[in-house]
Amino acid sequence: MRKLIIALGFLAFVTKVSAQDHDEANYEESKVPEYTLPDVLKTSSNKEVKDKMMWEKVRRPEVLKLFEDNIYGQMPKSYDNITYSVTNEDPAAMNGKAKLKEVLIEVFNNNKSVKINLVLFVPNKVKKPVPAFLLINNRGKENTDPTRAVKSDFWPAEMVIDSGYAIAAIHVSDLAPDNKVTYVNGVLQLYPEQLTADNGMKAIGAWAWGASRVMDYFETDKDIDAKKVAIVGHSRGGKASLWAAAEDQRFAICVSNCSGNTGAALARRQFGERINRINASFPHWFNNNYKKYNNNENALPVDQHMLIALVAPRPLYATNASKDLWADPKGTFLSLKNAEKVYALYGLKSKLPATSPGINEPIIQSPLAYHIREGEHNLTAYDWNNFIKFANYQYKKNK
Ligand code: GTR
Repeated sequence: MRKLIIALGFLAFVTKVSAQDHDEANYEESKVPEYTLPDVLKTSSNKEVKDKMMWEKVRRPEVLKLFEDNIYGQMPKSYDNITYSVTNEDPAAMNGKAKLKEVLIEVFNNNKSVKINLVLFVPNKVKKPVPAFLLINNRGKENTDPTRAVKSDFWPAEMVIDSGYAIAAIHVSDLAPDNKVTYVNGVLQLYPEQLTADNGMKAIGAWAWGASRVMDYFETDKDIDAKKVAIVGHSRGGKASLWAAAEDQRFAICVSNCSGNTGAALARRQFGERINRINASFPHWFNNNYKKYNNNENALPVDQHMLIALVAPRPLYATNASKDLWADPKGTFLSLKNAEKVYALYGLKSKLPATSPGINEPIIQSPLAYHIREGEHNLTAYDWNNFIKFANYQYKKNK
């Protein structure tokens, strides 16, 4: 009994602390400070970027490096070896409509290895190779159940298969456990030098790195059109999907669902979650240098619109939920708007309106797509349904 009371007391304390954090955050537009965003099209030597060549040769590498050094950490690209083994296969999964492949991707470096368990369903009735969606799963593994005994709208595999796409998932814990102590037990063992560098990779970087290893595998799988892979993530996973697409230009489409602070939302608005909060709660997500920006957003040499810009010219879909003010819906929309000029260098015209569309009024037929869904912080069938429409639109157009 006494233990129960202590446990309940502790739970009340934890709930109170996190409720307090959320309560203390600013949710009033009138209290958003005035701010000036860094100019994505001005180089560090103050030259204006006028065309895509200059963007690609000069400014894009600069911006990528600023994000590596100040926020997400370095992205190691080489490793000693990689192997792929199919550990389970079912040609007639989902009542015959899909082939299931469970693939163990093992990556070796520094005499250590990391094992990535990929779950993949490929539609049977569609001509191969097929385009695919890959989810970086930050929730329970039951959400991506290969047996389909458990079905979850977080990863609605049947719906995606019925739409003619392959659907895949990896779990973040294979790469870096989502814990401030144990996050080192994964990819970071392959790159120990990252642990001591102030701009070293941490958990979000490790998750993005893992998505790229799946891409390495897809390039060898004849069922998959590796030129048409959409990387998808929700919330902390959506921060990782953005970072994966920024670092690895093989991802054809980026989907960042409710990614909020240090995801798709602008930091300088200081609305909802802020950098000091995210660094205090999740010190293992971003590099050491990022801690310098606690309560000091304006000192950042970047803001998140520049992360969106790193995905250009590839199509990008960001979302919010109406009850999720913690993730700053307006700041997310503004981030997309401020990246439009980089897409314009490629002659791509964003169809986003000047101000955010209404709830459940998705803007899909645009290189920069957006919706704010009615409801809570989550990844739902509504969201996925729009991502499928977005992919349909993009791929047909680009044929
Ligand atoms: C919250 C965190 C957010 C977001 C979210 C999630 O606690 O403050 O940045 O990542 O978790 O991943 O659901």
